[in-house]
Amino acid sequence: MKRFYFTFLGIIMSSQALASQPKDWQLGFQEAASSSMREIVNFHDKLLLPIIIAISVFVLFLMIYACVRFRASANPNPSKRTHNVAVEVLWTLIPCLILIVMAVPSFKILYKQDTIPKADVTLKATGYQWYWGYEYPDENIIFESYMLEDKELKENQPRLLAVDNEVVVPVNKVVKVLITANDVLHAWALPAFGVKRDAVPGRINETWFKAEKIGTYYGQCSELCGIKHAFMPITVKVVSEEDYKEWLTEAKNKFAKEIVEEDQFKKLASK
Ligand SMILES: [Cu+2]
Repeated sequence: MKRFYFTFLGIIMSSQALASQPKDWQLGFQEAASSSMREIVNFHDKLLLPIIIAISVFVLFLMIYACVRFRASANPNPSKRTHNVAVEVLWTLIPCLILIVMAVPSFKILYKQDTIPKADVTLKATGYQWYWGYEYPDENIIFESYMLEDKELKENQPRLLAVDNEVVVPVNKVVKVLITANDVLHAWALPAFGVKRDAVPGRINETWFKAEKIGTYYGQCSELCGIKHAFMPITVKVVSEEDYKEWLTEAKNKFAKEIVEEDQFKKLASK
């Protein structure tokens, strides 16, 4: 029993110690890497979970109590009572109050996520059957991001989550993400940042995140979009400001959307 307990504890601890991707036997959320995810985790751990546990224990207690107290052998003449106004008012009012208690902080978090601060980097993600296309509209960068096959995986790259061209963003900067789709509904989701938005053809949704830790973060398409829905993962690499600048210079050559002459570019920029 002791051994089981420690293994169990080990699993929980390890899922908390390692970040950015799902783990075997993981319980709970991935470790938060942004303030909005931290708020979501707190909301779940400190409010929802206690309420869920309290209700479950209370209902279990009531069931056991009713089974014992009103068992047939102890009650040869069963009660004929069908109504109790006080109890009925209570079991309507108390759940209403519980819902209000949950709704207030929940809406607070939702509205905070909905207000996008001034963006440092803008990224456009387009869902395709079955891969993601990315664009940095301000940087003249466009590329496609496909899942790596098993044989292409390098060391430490997780199966079904790693991609060939990763999204690169700077740490501690507000990244605004414009999300759309080209064919069917998809959804751009990154658990560690607390981000999940539908990608709808003909419409642009937006969301944002501010990654607080350097690292590689994995997400998946979260809207059933066809036969290869499970094979269009999302990889975001959070790097330092300098590394981001370096990547930008490289990417502007490698993934240039339009060939822009240097002086033409300057002319456009000065307009
Ligand atoms: Cu999809």
